[in-house]
Parts: sequence; C-alpha cells; structure tokens
Amino acid sequence: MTSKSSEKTGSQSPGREEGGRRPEARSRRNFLRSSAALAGGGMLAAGTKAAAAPLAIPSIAHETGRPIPESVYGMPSKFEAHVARRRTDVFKNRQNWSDWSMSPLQHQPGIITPNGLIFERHHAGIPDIDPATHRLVIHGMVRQPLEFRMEDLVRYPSVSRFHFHECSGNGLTDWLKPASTTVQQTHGLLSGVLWTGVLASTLFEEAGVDPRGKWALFEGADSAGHARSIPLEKVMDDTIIAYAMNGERLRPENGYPVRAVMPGWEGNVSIKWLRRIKVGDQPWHLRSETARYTDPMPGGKWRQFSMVMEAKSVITNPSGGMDLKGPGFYEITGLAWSGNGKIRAVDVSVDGGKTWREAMLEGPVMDKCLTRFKAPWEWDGKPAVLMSRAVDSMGYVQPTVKDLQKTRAIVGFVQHHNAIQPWTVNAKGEVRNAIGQA
Ligand SMILES: Nc1nc2c(c(=O)[nH]1)N[C@H]1C(S)=C(S)[C@@H](COP(=O)(O)O)O[C@H]1N2
Ligand SMILES: [Mo]
Repeated sequence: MTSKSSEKTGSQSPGREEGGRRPEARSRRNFLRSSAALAGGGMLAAGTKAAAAPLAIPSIAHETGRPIPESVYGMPSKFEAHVARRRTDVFKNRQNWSDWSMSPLQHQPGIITPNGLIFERHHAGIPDIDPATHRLVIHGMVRQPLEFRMEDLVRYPSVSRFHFHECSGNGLTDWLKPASTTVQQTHGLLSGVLWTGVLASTLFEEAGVDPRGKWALFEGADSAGHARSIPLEKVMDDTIIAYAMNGERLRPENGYPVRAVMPGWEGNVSIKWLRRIKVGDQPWHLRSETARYTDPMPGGKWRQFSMVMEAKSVITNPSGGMDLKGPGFYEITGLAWSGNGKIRAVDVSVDGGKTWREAMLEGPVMDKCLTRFKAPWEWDGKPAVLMSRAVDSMGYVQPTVKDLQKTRAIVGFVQHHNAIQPWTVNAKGEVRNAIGQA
C-alpha cells in the first residue's frame, strides 16, 4: 500500500465524522484484545492438525468444469440446498395461501438477506402481475390525482436504502415457553434488504396534498385486498415506493412489480403489489388495524397502530438446534435492529443475564437496519445460557419477556415480540430454545 492510500484509509477510520471515538471503534478494540488473549491461550485453532503428507490432488482438478452457459440466472451451489425458507414447524396450516415462510438466519452471514431467502408473508397467495398492465394511482385529498405505469415510476429520481424488514408476528409462537427449535423459526420473519425506488414524498410533491390530508390508505392488488392507513407524516418522511431489492427487480413474492416500504415499521404496512394510495383526513380502521395487528393490554383494552418495531436482537450462532463440538473457542454472533434509529450497543451474556459484556458491532451501522454483532467466547464445557440485549440510539434497552409483561398482556399469539431470546447450552453442547425459562 502506498503512503497516499494508507493516509486515505486513515482518514476514513471510525470517529472522523463525529470527532470522537464511536462505540463501534471502542468495542472493536475490546474485541481484538479479548480475541488476542484467547489466541495466546492457543484456543483459537479450530482446524484439525494437517497430515505430514502433501494434500492429494482431487480428480476434479484434472477435468474441465461446467461450461459457461450463454445466458442464465445463477443459483447457489447444490451443496447449499438446506439453506431455504421454511414455513412454521409449530403448527400445521390447513391451507397454503395465508401463511409465512421464514429466513434461515442461522445460515446468513453479514446483514443482507439474499432475495431467494427473504421471508414471505401473504394473506392470499402470490399474484403474478404483468408490469406492462399494472397501474399505481394516487388520489383522494390531493390537488391532482395521478396514475403511474411502471415505466413512469422508474423515471423519477430514485433512492437505494438498507433497512431491516420484519413482520410484527415474528416470534409470536414463542413467548412464555419454547415452541420453536431454531432461530429460523423463532426470528426468521426478519430480513435485511437494500430497497430501491422512489420516495413517496417525490410523487406527492407532484400530486399536491390537500392541507386537510392527514392519513393515506395504501392498498395491494392481491385478492386479500390488503390495505393499511398510514399517517401522512410517515409517508412524507421516508416511505419508499420500491421496485427493486438487493440489486434486481422485486421478486413476485415480495410485491412485484411495486410495493411500499415503511422503514422501521411492522412489515404489514409495507403493502405489496401496490395499486393505490388514497389521501384522507382520518384512518380507515381496516381489518388489519382492528381484528388483526393490535396488541392486547392489561385490563382488556387493545392497542391500535403500534407500528414501530422497537429495538431487538438475537444470537444467530450458536442458536437453537445446534451442537457445539466440545469446549473451546466460539464466536457468538447475531443481529440487532431498531425501528427507532441505529443500534448503539449490544451486550452479550453467557450466564443467563447475571453478567453482561459489550459485543463488537460490525460496520456499517445504519439507521433502521440490521447490525451484526460479535463476541468471542471460550466455552468451558459447563452449562451456559446465551443472551443478547440491544440498546438503540434513543437509549431504549431491549426488554425481557418479564419486563414486557409489566406493560402488556401476553396471551396467546401476541404480536410485537422484541424480548431477549435465551439459548441454553448443556454439558453435551446441545443448544436449545429457552424462551420464558431463563
Ligand atoms: N398486498 C399485500 N401486502 C402485504 C401483505 C399481503 O398479504 N398483501 N402482507 C403484509 C405482511 S403481514 C408482511 S409482514 C409483509 C411481508 O413482506 P414480504 O413477503 O416481502 O417479506 O408484507 C405485507 N404486505
Ligand atoms: Mo406481517
């Protein structure tokens, strides 16, 4: 590296913009220090000892590989076929149209979920919409109603933004006792996506909002007629009318050809297969804001419009259903996110919350986005309880189930579960879901 380029790297190091050391930089140092201490003890080696004989040349090295096709959409290795979305194991749905399929978080490195693994939630199956005939309309309390074809939408100034995407039903089967085995089943209604589209505010600047307009109805073109009322503030703040995800057009299951994305809010409001936005002066009290997507409160009342997803984290490795291969070094890693801003810190415990230490946050740490955390762990072979606890830029600390029970009624399949997830490790190294137990 030339001195010039190393200077450049130096100027981009953490702390520059904020004129001080970011927590990220501090915890990175802690992380390196503790990893080095572990390495000093000779415990970082996870490979097996190499044989004295040279590594044999496999027969595959004597043959040409697969030919390069003329034109093809690439697929993962056939040896990765186990990495797939899955529907819930907890109960058998008797129909195939209103259900979920979950992302395999235990197999996801980094913070981006590949498009074939992004979780799905449909209320009436997946429509196959021809973009040539699809139309999006903005109407109601606007100066000028507008109708857009897809070819019109892609001509507007666009944005690309990284955000987490989570269903408010994430974790609803596992509150007071474990029902699910893996993190895919407990937390897999969660994905990390780079969304591309037009800001809703850009389209509304053209339509012109009537000063009486306070709410907007977003409606999908699927046969569920799925719709939600959204405060205009959110629409004008950061709502994206998205046509692409992770570098390609939306997949049919995620709303092709166009959907809404409401960063940091429950997935339910991010209307897929978007066909109209109507401006009004009050909410519509639709099915998904009365019969569904509401939270029971102590005393028998139900809370409506709790759309922000509060800070949450989960350890994805090691996690439920895994087997540790004996005492030694393990990297504890997982994901943290908050609908109220950035992740400021994640604490990790290996003793069920008696003691905590700060994990390293792996950059970039972005607003309303998945953040990857890591903490080295030397497992002594004794039973352990692994937990993570997120703190966001508002200072909000991820609660336990017990904490949440103080303010909410946890009865049945309750939405908005952002409590701490404990995983127990027994002396055999078996990792198990311990929600409600530890
Ligand atoms: N039109 C329409 N939009 C919809 C839904 C739907 O069934 N129909 N499901 C909602 C729910 S509950 C969630 S969590 C997200 C899921 O988005 P995804 O399938 O792209 O992950 O879409 C939301 N938008
Ligand atoms: Mo959802």
